[in-house]
Amino acid sequence: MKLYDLELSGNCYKVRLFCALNNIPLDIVPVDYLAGEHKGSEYLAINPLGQLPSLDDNGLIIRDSQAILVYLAVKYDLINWWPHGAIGQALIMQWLSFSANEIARGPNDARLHDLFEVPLDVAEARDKARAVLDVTEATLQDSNWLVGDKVTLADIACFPYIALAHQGGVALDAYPKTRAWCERIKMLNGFITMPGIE
Ligand SMILES: N[C@@H](CCC(=O)N[C@@H](CS)C(=O)NCC(=O)O)C(=O)O
Repeated sequence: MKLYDLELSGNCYKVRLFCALNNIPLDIVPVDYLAGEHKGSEYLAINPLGQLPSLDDNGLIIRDSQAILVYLAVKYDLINWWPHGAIGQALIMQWLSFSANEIARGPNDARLHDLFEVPLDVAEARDKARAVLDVTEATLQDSNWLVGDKVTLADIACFPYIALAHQGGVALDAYPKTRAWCERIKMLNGFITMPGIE
């Protein structure tokens, strides 16, 4: 399986992390983002959105990190991460959408501004990042994980840009439960890191 990848991308990292935690082998294909390779015709033929990551499983192309996580969990029957039942899947799906929407427009955007000089309203992105952290902090008050009592795809999808929030000027100091959750993820067997995550 090939992963079209960017080392500094939290979206790519969540796929690398999930595969590392589950011993799923990946052929990493680095895409030169700064040179605009992701907007070139060769990559657009793989992913017409020109976004990373994309997974190529023997010619089957899956785009979007959340979709890739679900695909891999189902392919390898990793029911602890993505259970069979409607309720469990719906509860996790809420967080996958949260990752693709609120987290993307909050801590992810603030980091894009600070690290990659993407022109956007960084004050608004930081406000949204704090709103994201309010939600995780409340959820983690009496729970170690975002859904149920075990780590699931919900945690892997949300972890990268929360752990990287400091790179967008948003500190986790006021969010002790969220910080403890980050530490819990870092303790998982097989955990790998990326630049910006200590
Ligand atoms: N929803 C997608 C978002 C992917 C995404 O925005 N990737 C960034 C890199 S982290 C990208 O390729 N941006 C280029 C663009 O949107 O043009 C996912 O979760 O994979």
